[in-house]
Amino acid sequence: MTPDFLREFDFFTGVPDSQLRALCDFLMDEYGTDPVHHIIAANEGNAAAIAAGYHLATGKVPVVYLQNSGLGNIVNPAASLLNEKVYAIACLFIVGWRGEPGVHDEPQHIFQGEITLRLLEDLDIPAFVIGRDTTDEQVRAKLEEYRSLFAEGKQAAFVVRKGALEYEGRHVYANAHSMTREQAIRYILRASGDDPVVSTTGKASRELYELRQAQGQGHGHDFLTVGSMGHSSSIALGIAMHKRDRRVWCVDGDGAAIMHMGAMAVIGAEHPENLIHIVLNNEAHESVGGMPTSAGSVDLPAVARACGYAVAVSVSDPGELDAALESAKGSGRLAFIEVKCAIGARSDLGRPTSTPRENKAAFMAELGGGV
Ligand SMILES: Cc1ncc(C[n+]2csc(CCOP(=O)(O)OP(=O)(O)O)c2C)c(N)n1
Repeated sequence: MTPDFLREFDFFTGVPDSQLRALCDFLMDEYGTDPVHHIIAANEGNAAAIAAGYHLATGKVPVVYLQNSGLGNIVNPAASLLNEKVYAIACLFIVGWRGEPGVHDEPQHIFQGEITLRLLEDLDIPAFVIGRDTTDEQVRAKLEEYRSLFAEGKQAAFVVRKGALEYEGRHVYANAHSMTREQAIRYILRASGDDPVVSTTGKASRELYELRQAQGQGHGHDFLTVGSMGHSSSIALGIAMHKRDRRVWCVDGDGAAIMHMGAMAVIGAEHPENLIHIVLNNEAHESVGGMPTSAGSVDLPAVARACGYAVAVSVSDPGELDAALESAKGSGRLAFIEVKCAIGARSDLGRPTSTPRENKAAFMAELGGGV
């Protein structure tokens, strides 16, 4: 089925998901990023709060879209802002169901997939699952039911199975930069040598994994933050503070950095001199389709400087990147490098073939991190 049943709503906010690609493309074609109708949020909790603001201003029901991995981020606003025991703010959630039991998926989605319906139930959000066989009539009937819940200030959800939503248009995302993310990671690996690297959620970690594989280097230097989007710089901070004799690299994404940007304030305040924080900024959530992030209009190095990073630069070609990497290494101070990247990835990009637990063991052994 198509996202047409959502045409009766006129405000959407959320974080993109590859499984909701049809909805994301529909919204981009319909509204682009006109903030009156559509705001791509920093994280899913942020989306729930923006939705609440829309409701307060208009009395109407907002739609929040998210991958189920973002459910954790909505727990707080759902329980302490939207819920009928607090402000009773109506909201429709559209949740992409990764890791549905019985459907093959990556390790980071398995447990989240198992608890998805349970979590919604715990949050008192009734959920209707949309699958490939679900008809428009069924969804419209459910929406009719939901309308009476909305009138009482309750929330409700559609949980979308893999391949259940379709949309004819295919939005094409591009920016003006030419260096690929993979090319940038290749340079970073050359500079980082034997240092530990913490990489962000999505294709950056997959590219890093494959580059190590191709270079026959093993994976012991890398901690791949396969889930937990937005937290790789905090993981790197925790390591840097407790391994003062090691230089730690964080390879972050712009969507991820913005998702939990408060981490930069904490890193800046602690200013570990052995941490280099790199944001590969393609101004997009490329790993899940390419919807824009807010990074196109944010001066990330200025944010880093304001937070207390000693060095903060922006580069957009390989020569500048190489120079920035060498200078950060030599500075012996907390450094931030923004790398402007193109949107895109190899079509034959694979996924890690070892498990997260194997990766953790290899990483800790290399780091000398104990049992
Ligand atoms: C909390 C949470 N929300 C959403 C996702 C789905 N997701 C995976 S990667 C990604 C995009 C990451 O964007 P960015 O950090 O800019 O990196 P890029 O993909 O552009 O390299 C998203 C939204 C997720 N994994 N976790």
